Amino acid sequence: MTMMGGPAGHKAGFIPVIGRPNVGKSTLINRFVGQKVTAVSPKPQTTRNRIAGVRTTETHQMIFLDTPGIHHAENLFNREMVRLALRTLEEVDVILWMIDASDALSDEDRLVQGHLREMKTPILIALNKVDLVEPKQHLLPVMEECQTLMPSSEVVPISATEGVNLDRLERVLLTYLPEAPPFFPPGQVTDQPQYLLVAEIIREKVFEVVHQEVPYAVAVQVDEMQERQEEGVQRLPELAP
Ligand SMILES: Nc1nc2c(ncn2[C@@H]2O[C@H](COP(=O)(O)OP(=O)(O)OP(=O)(O)O)[C@@H](O)[C@H]2O)c(=O)[nH]1
Ligand SMILES: [Mg+2]
Repeated sequence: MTMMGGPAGHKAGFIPVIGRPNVGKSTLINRFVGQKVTAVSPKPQTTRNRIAGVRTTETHQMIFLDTPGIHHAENLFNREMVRLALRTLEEVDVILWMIDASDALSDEDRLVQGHLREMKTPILIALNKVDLVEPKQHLLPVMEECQTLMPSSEVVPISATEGVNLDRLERVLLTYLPEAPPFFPPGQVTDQPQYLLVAEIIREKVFEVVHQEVPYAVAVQVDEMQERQEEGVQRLPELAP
């Protein structure tokens, strides 16, 4: 039996991923998508635009919205970035809030909590970078602290880089999504046109190669793109599932 545009029981929805700079939002989204759609770097404030990363399976489609990290914004440009991150939270099914398990809860986390407190949307906390926490029992007080910060939210410890517990995170996220047909055709991994995807990958490489010299803001504009036929040339870097 089929519903309009999608199989019966199919779920789909939008999930903004928020948190302080450098917590691993873009890493997690690339991992879920299975392909690089948004730049990752050890420098805080890497993400500048709202980019959607689409994960499509047989049973559901999750549209993750990457956002600039929420932080204390002193200048106009940064204030605009924070506003962009917060605007994404309107009218979504669930908000995924990432907190760094390897670093004490910061003022920036409390700032995020201040913004979230007023929201009616369900919030799920992903406690990221658990691979850096040793011994593992040190995780417990951090989880409790998160729980105190957001009593009604479930807390899921994960590692985005190591792929730890992401299946559980996906299952919990799924419980919040409504039944709906897919929004994007299978194979479409982002809402960005290809030249912006290319610009994003070049931006990440600039961070990697000249991390000492480059100031925080790196903008890349693609003026010209040529399709080449050789095997592998057009392929975007794939990540392990
Ligand atoms: N050890 C470890 N490092 C991680 C993990 N997740 C992300 N990182 C690293 O943390 C750094 C920041 O990751 P990003 O994904 O760029 O973080 P972000 O939250 O998107 O940062 P902004 O866009 O600046 O807000 C990168 O060097 C990642 O490799 C994790 O689970 N474990
Ligand atoms: Mg980012």
